Amino acid sequence: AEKPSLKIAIICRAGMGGSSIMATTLALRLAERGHQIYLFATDRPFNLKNAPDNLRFVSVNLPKTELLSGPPETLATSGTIERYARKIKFDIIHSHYAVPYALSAEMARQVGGLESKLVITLHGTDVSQLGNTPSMRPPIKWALQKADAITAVSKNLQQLALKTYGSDLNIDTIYNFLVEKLPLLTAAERKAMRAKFDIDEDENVLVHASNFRTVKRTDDIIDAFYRVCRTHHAKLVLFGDGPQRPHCEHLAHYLGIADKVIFAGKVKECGRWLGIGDINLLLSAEESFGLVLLEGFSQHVPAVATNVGGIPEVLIDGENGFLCEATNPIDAGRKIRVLLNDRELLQTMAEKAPDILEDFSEEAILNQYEALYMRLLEQ
Ligand code: GMT
Repeated sequence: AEKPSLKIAIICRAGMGGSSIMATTLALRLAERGHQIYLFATDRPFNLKNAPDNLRFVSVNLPKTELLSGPPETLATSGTIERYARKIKFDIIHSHYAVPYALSAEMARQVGGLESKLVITLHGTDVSQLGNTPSMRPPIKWALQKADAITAVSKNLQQLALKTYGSDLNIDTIYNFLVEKLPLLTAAERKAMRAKFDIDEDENVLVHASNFRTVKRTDDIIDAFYRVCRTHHAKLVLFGDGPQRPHCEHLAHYLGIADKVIFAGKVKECGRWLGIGDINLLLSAEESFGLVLLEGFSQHVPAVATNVGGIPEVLIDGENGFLCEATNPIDAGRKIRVLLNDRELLQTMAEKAPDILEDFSEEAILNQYEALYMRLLEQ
């Protein structure tokens, strides 16, 4: 029998980050599968391009206030969903990132007396940091208890959420996926980009991409690289931008390696440009999944990444890279050097890197979300 078309509200964070990339891609692909999608966020997500007619972006307007210390995003989101739900009668409301969107969605359901099923996807710091503060935990836990389904993006985050919010919750793991496999960087593109960054033919290139938040420990990346470039002819290329960038630029100067560290800033199709690297670095203090690792693997770039959160579910130590100790740039530097000293091993890892992507395919993960929605609606 033909699958019914569902009316689905998806709520996500605006701004750079894996959770909005996942939510927006989910919205686009579900629309391609014939569902009617409404995507709610305070700003249009950067990757929401070529949206079909059955995908409508709804901008949540944040009221200006001189009285509160910030705009009441929880309420504004909740009220906007509720207003649309009166007309659209959503089958499913799916919140990505629990703080505060789990609350916004549940409030919309209660205020409007909605019959929509609520799905909440936990992404990372909504469990490990923000959601785990004494003031936030009880209301978030309340919304999670009300939800019809909760998913986490890795087994590690699922376990952490059970510990944080209560083992009585039912939480499934639905992994993140690699957003459409971008074509491999061609030899000519690689050459041109390396020339642009003044990288010699025989120079080793370490790459990193992030939003430069404190949790990414971008200063550890500079520190680890400092240890590597004392013995190896190498450059470090950092893609992205964010709060820690000025500190990192300062650190590179202070360590006398500013000429070897390239701050490439925000670039289009950043995942593809990781392909100029020999090793992808992700030294976060915590990371529920680490989408950027998948992007690197798809470009045949193995990684050195910290042994935290969901990273070991994506990076298999010794196969597609090496795990290292968190907040320990000495250990990271050591692992990088092992790889650079053993070109054969590095080459084998590079060849094998895309193998893991089979477990994180867009098609398979979308099927899992769609099956979850159907299951809830049959109940
Ligand atoms: O939780 C965050 O810090 C932000 C969040 C985001 O919106 O990008 O990142 C988390 O979700 C991503 C998508 O599921 C994961 O790939 C990231 O590993 C995760 N970040 C952390 O756990 C620090």
